[in-house]
Amino acid sequence: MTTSMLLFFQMILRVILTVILLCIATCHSLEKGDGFQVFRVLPTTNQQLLQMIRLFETADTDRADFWHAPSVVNGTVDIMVAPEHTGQFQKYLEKHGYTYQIAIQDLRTLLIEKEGNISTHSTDDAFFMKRLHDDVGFHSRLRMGEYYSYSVLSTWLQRIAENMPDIAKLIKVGTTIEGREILGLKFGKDTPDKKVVVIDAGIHAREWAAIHTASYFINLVIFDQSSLLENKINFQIVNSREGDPQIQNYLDNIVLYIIPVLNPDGYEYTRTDKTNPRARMWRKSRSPKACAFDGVRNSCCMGVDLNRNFDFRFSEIGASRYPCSEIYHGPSAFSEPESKAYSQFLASLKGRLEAYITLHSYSQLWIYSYSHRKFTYAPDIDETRRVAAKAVQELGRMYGTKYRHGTGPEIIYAFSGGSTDWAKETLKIKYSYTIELRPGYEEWNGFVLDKNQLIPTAKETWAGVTVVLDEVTNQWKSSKNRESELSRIRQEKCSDRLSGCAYWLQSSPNICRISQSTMIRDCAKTCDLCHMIAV
Ligand code: 0X9
Ligand code: ZN
Repeated sequence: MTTSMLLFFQMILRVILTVILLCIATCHSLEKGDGFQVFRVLPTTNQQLLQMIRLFETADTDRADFWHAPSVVNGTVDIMVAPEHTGQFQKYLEKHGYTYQIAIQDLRTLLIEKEGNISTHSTDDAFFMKRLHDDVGFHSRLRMGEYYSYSVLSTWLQRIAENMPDIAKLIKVGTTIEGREILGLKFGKDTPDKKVVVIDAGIHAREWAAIHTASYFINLVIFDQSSLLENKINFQIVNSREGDPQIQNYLDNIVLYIIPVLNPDGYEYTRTDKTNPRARMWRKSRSPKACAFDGVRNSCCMGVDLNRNFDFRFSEIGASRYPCSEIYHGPSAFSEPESKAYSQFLASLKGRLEAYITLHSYSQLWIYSYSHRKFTYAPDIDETRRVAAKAVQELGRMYGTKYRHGTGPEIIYAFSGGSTDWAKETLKIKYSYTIELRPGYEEWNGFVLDKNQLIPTAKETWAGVTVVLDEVTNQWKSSKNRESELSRIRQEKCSDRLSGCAYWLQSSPNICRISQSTMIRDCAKTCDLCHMIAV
């Protein structure tokens, strides 16, 4: 072999090696989730809006993930685009004359910046478990302002129920597709006549602030304000909630359920690689792959948007039949074990369920039914709206956070198949609300809340929620008062009109039952029918 041939081969080898190294580096950084961008697009014509809506309903989440659904001309739409597609997407926008900007240059960097210093307790679960059961007894208060794995949250709920049986009971709503138990707590002594309030969070996996807020509510219900201020770890103090009359009032008068993570499979998936947008920004459940032909190719993807899988106008609007879409509604209503189990749980409370609140993020909205069409309401809309307005006002009083309230299509966008609409229509719940927490709609990084905003978000939301709890509590109390007043009046009015009552009853022991209406009129006292007298 000549020297020049040798040099030539060496050069070729070097080129091949460089290409391989470059490819490894790129693949590795793609795998880590580098280069994800968030585009803010402004559809300025009706045609552009329709095109965006079509894209929203058909887009493959892996390529373009809509953080907001397009709904009106001149309303911004935020779309997270995967690194392999940013160039192509930009060309598409330019070709169709869209006004746009790149709102986040590299989402992974932002995730590291915003959430990198928030403890997410992935490696120290063991430490945490120990802390839950430390030397001085059960320490059930969860430190807030941090995120926890589902296994820590589940253990926490279990320990609360075991150690504080007078206050809380563990409930199992159902089992997820990956076999996790959907757990929650039931607060307050249950009696069949008490009204029920249900609060949930985490139906959408990436909405961590909602899960944090529901966990904060649990902490609040278990501990009174003074013990929250205490730094002491003392069994008596930590596990008592004496002294908070407001919460005591709720527990005495209503039954409150809190289910902090409705979609634990999805939530755990978002935690698998917390700075990789591909994982952290996952929204759906983790149901097995389903496929559909989208006109160009057959695409197969995992997961169902559980908030499109409820049996309320299933698949009609703002939902997709493509499994790779962010808003894939699933093969049929309640096809998913999570939504099916949850609907059965809610249905089991029918007649007693006065309020149902589901926590989402983000946009700072207090939403009520119905979501599928503008100006479409349940008959009790005035009351629903009155309480929502009051809640938003109360929430804002704490830190000045501005919330809007209204039905979905009037203030954000239309969709069907959601939990609150199903609950409102099927279970006739008086107060059925979706709350979209901080930050506001216009924020660029809505799912990635600053650490210092987590506790204030939860606190102000609680202030809003107490308006609903107060309504339910007060209405129940006044109906109780009315009832006891009526029974007092009935007792007072109760007498026998005729003198032979005792004799008739003795000679015919069933007479009170057989001739009930006559006996109410003539022998109410003797027959013990005072409670049946109309007042
Ligand atoms: O789209 C949803 O399922 C919810 N929004 S989220 O950004 N958290 O995904 C609820 C939307 C609220 N209701 C209506 N838009 N009608
Ligand atoms: Zn959501």
